[in-house]
Formats: sequence, structure tokens, C-alpha cells
Amino acid sequence: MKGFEFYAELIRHQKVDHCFGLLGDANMQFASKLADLGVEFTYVQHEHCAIAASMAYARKTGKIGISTVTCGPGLTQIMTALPAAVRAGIPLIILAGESPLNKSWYNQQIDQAPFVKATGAQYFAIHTTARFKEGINEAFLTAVRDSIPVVVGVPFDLFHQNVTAPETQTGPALWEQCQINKRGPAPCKEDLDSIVSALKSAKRPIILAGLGANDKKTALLIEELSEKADALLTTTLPARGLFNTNPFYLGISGGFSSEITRKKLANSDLILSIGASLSSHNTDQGTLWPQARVIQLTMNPQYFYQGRSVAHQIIFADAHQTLLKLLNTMETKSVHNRTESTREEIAISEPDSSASQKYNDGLNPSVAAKHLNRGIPNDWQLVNSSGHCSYYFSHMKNRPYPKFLTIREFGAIGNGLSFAMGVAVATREPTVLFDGDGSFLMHVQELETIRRDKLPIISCIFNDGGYGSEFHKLRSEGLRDDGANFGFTNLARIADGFNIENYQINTIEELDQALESLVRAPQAAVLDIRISQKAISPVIQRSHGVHSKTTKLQK
Ligand SMILES: Cc1ncc(C[n+]2csc(CCOP(=O)(O)OP(=O)(O)O)c2C)c(N)n1
Ligand SMILES: [Mg+2]
Repeated sequence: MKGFEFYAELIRHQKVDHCFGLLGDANMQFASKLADLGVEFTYVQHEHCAIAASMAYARKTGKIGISTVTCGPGLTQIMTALPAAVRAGIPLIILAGESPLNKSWYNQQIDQAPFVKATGAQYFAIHTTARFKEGINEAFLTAVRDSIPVVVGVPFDLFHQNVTAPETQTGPALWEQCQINKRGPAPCKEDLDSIVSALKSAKRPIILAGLGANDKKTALLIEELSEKADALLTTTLPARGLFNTNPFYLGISGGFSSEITRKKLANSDLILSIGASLSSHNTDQGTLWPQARVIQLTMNPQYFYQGRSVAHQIIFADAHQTLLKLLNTMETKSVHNRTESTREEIAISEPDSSASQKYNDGLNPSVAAKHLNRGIPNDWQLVNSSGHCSYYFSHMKNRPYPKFLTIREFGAIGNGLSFAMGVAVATREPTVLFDGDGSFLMHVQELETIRRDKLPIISCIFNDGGYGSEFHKLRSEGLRDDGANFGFTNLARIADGFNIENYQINTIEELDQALESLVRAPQAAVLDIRISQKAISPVIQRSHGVHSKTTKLQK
């Protein structure tokens, strides 16, 4: 047996069923063998996209995200995806090659470990065939145990060596045997008492939930508690939609919060955070609840996080168990917050007042986002990406959490198409990507992968003719903006070149019609939605003020 055949068998034994990859000298043989062994592949056009797609796949399925890249330039291409996966705590295995051990010179040689380690990911070098089995087992275990990306580097000349036929791999893999019970400790009595007394005495309590509370049962318990405690509900952006049918769900907490959510958070005297990181984004840099006492119930205590102390009290305990006990102990409070008028106020509220603005140079993004929300079926998957436009897509709180994905850690643009690929592969459901033109263009080559693999990805691109996030800031500072203002690329024609259904959208009627036709026959498509350059989101208005001056507009 050849080394690559044994290596492929070991990987298959880890219950790998899908791999995203791009082939080269250092990985093609074992990848080909893995495909023979029944592993499905998505072969992408850029290594970054393999890792990013595997991140979304892992988030959606709860499995380890698997990808493969070749050594040297294959590996260096993934340096933007790895830090995002590290910070988002996503378990990944990246099967990279290494340059040959037994050659004194190799064109693609580079010291790979420092690159990987600088991102916070782990690097496992396996330098003899005798260590293949142990090394692979340990790499997978580490990825699961630490929720972290692990890059496995094997010099590719080892794959061509003969290995003595090892016994067939049977039984559970090491990571399955060692699956740590991720249920955390039960809360102690003092902690429980302190939450109950805080909820009892608070006049305007709000419960904030994050990904740590994203399973259905826990979410239901939170809703029950909120009813007993007369509390309103909010979530972080990644957990958006967890309470989508609850009339007291305020949508997301953070820099993108709607006006009503900001008002309620600003007046709150108690924030009970459950399974949520109190990050700079989720708290809008600590500005959202100036009057509130903050209790964080978490399995990941952040005593000092992203430059701030985040909570007055941190309780290290399992959310589910704590909620069960709280519900047993807590008496139902009389209603002051969850009133009919609050229900009505939430129901009719708009994220902000911008939908009434009229522009003569393109669509109003708030209005376009509303129509997208109206026209897209509730059971389609949605993927939020980055940029100025992402504010407008973040307010569709009527949609259920399992149909939503956002990963924003490390703040890179250009991930949208890859995340959508990961979601579409994981769910096989129509998947809508919301992205900006700049971000979309950064990895537009993946339209080829989407067409080839018939992935039903509908890319709704807010095309404002440039890096809106950047030109709005530059304009507000009175600086020339041509470096961020590259003009309106014809995205529909680009899609056409890839043989993908496409629509150029200049009016709301055209948007509605395009959506209707895609609902009738869901398929890969690009909607090139022309957006006004004059529309400035409340996020930019808050940080940079309103500006009307446009310098160096279209050339
Ligand atoms: C990889 C990377 N390069 C550059 C940036 C800086 N950046 C942040 S937002 C943005 C503009 C994004 O433009 P687009 O996708 O068109 O969205 P818009 O802001 O126009 O809505 C840029 C260049 C970044 N965050 N990540
Ligand atoms: Mg743009």
C-alpha cells in the first residue's frame, strides 16, 4: 500500500464525509483516494474559499469542517480564513501538504508552521509514515476538543513511500471516544439566588442570547423565563432569529441594533446574557446599556474582553440546567414590560427611518432589503456577509435561526460566496447570499464552482459602485474617495459569463419580479441590485456623521 492510500483511509475513518479543496502536487493523490473512498468533494477555485466554505459547513452541520490545500502557495492563500475560524471557535481540519523531506531544494518550500501559528490555529507536522495514524487521530481530537482549526502538514514524498498494509481501521475514531461532555457545571445555589433576585427586582430586564444558547430546547426555556420575569428578548447577530415568533423579541443587539432595540436597551436596568459573548460588536463598544446591571451566564467567562470589563457578575454554568432551575424557583412577575402597547410598538417598528428617503441615483437599500425579506421564502437559507450593506440585511428578525448564518470574526470582506457554498452544500436548500459588490468581486471566481456543482445560491448583491463602507468614511472626512470608488461593475454580465442566471435590478418592481421567478424555479442566480451611493447607514452616520459632499464620483 502507498502512503497516500493509508493516509486517505485514516482520514475517512474519522467520519469525514465532505471535503472542500484545491489540488496540487502535495495533496492530489490522497484527495483522489479519499474521493474513491466515498468522501464528497467541492473543488473550489481559490484555497481561501475552501477554508471559508468549510467554516460555514461546520457551523451549519455541527461537524468538523474539512478542507485540503497543497503546500507552499496553497497554504499561504488561506491566511485570511484561519484567524476568522480561530476567533469564531470553529473546529476545522485543513489537510495541507508539505514540501518533500528528501529533497535539498523545492520551489514551493516555505516554513509553514509560523504562518499557521500566527493566526492562532494549530499546526501538526507529521514527518514519518509511522506517525500517520497517531498524528491524524490527535489532530482531529484537538480540533473538536478545542474548537479550533488544525492544519496537518505532511511532506508529500511520504505519500509515495510503501507502507506495510496496516489493519483496517474500525471502531470509533479517537475524537469520538474522547468526546468531552460539553455540558457544563450546574449553577450553585448562591448564583441561582442572585439571578432570581436580580430578575425579581429589575424593572426593565432584557435577556440577551447568543450562539451558546442556540439549541431549540434552551431557546424555549429562555422564552419561558422571559415571560415569568417580564423581560424583553434580544440576540446577538449570529444568533438572529432564535426567538423569531416571540412578540417581545427585539431583534439583534449590537452596532446594527434597530432604533427601538437601542431605546429599550438604553433604558434597561438588567441585562441577563445567556451564552452570548459580550463583544465589542454585540454591545456596540459598551455603549448600549449604560444603566444596566449585567449578569453573564456563560461557559466561556470573559472577565476582561476586547478591551473592556463586560459584566458585573459572571456565572460559569450550563445554560440549560440553570434555566431549568430558574424556572422552578422564579415566581411569575406582574406585567409592566410585556404589555400590549410594547407588543404593538415592536410589531410596527422599522429598524430606522431611512425607508422613506428618496434617491435619484439608485435604490434605497432599506426599501430593497424589505422587498427581499418579503419575496424570499421563509424556508430558504440566508447568509449575511460584510460591508456597509450588511446593516440593511441584519434586520430580518422574522426568520428562524436555523435558516441563518453569519460569521464576522476578523472582519474580512470577500467571504460571502464561500460561506454560501458551505451552507448550500450542508443543507442542499436554496441559499441566499447578501453581499456588497466589492466583497463579491473579491472571490467572484467561485461562480464557476457554484455552476459546476449546481449549488442553488442566489447572490443578492447591493451594488453601490464601490467600497461603500470606505467611500462614505472618506467623504465624511473630506478626502478623495476614488481609491474606494471603482464604479458600477456589470455583475449580471459577469454571471452570464459563468452561465449563471442573472438580473440587473434598477427598480423595486424588477426586484420583486426577479424574486418571483426564482421562487418559481430556484437556481443559482446573481441579482445585481443597483443601490444609491447617497444612502448612508445609521452605523456610519453615528461614527462619521451625515455628509452630502461627494468628491471624485464616477470617472
Ligand atoms: C480582506 C479585506 N480587505 C479590505 C477590507 C476593508 N473593507 C471593509 S468594508 C470594505 C468595503 C466593502 O465593499 P462592498 O463589499 O461593496 O460593500 P459596501 O460597503 O459597498 O456595502 C472594505 C474594502 C476588509 N475588511 N477586508
Ligand atoms: Mg459596495
